[in-house]
Amino acid sequence: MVLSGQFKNKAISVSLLLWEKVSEGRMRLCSIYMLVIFLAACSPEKEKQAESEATKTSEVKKVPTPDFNADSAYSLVKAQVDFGPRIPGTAAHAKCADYLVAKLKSAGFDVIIQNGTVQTFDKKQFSLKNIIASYKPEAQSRILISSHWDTRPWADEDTKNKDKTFEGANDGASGVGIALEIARQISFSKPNIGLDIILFDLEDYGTNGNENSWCLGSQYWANNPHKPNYFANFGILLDMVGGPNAIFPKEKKSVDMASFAVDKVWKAANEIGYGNYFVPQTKDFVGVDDHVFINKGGVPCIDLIEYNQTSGGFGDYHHTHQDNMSLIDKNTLKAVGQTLLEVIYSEK
Ligand code: AHN
Ligand code: ZN
Repeated sequence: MVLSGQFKNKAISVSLLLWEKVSEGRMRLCSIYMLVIFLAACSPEKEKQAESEATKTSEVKKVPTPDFNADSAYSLVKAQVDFGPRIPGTAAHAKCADYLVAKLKSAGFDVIIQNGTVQTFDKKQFSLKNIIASYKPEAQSRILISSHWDTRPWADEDTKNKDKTFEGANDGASGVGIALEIARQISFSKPNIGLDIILFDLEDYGTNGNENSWCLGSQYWANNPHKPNYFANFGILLDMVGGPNAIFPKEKKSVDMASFAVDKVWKAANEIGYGNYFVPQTKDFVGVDDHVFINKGGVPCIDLIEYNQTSGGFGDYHHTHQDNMSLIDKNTLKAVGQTLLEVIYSEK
């Protein structure tokens, strides 16, 4: 008969105790007690119960990180672009919202649309739709992944056709595509922690020199949280995450506001071989982005955003007609998506 250490000790101390009683002359009764206690200590049910107690009190088992499918992510980016530019107030915008909600629901997430009315810098009113999807809404430990799903109405950084629309394949759709592919992977392989995906509306209807004219969706959310006392361990904002040979330095505001999350994400990327994308330099090149308001809403959040080393700012395609599907590179989608999955499946 093999006894686990814990039960051996218990059995010995019980035996000693009973021995005293035996010496008091109540031998028969004690012998029965001893037999019962020994049998109980040795029973396989007891051992199993002890093992499961141990797993409950220590760590839950790590679920292996699934493979991020870059082909799937690419089609999820293209599906958005195929609706046409997702400009607030247009049919493409409304249809794309329905599509995003359906995709997140089909991955088993609880989805709500946060509706609100906002006014833009040019005094137009829009009904915004922040799309908020939750996996394991009851879990205390959770991560927030976020991106904006609207398209800027003008290619005003281009040299020609500045007042015309553009596809917004990288600026908007790339981050959303990665988030949707993460949701799809979670539907197959369930991580231990909770996850929220927030797709913000009306990020890109801003004007230079007026920081509060940008990010109207995340500003609305910061002032009207979708749940009272909502909190996540940290957030990761995805902005322009699909360009070829993209470089993601540690964005300065992210380092200032949530350095622990920057460290975690850059460490994960380097561990799985994406150190050529996630470079160690800190760069101060983002005036404002949704992460600023997510932080104001109480969640420490970082911005994963492409940096152009030549210009020292955003990519040349930014707010131009070059921001179309031909810019989207599956290798970059993979580097970002796989890094995020690694972070999500390693979080406790
Ligand atoms: C500014 O241009 C100040 N912020 C831009 C944030 C942004 C726009 N990201 C994508 N489009
Ligand atoms: Zn933009």
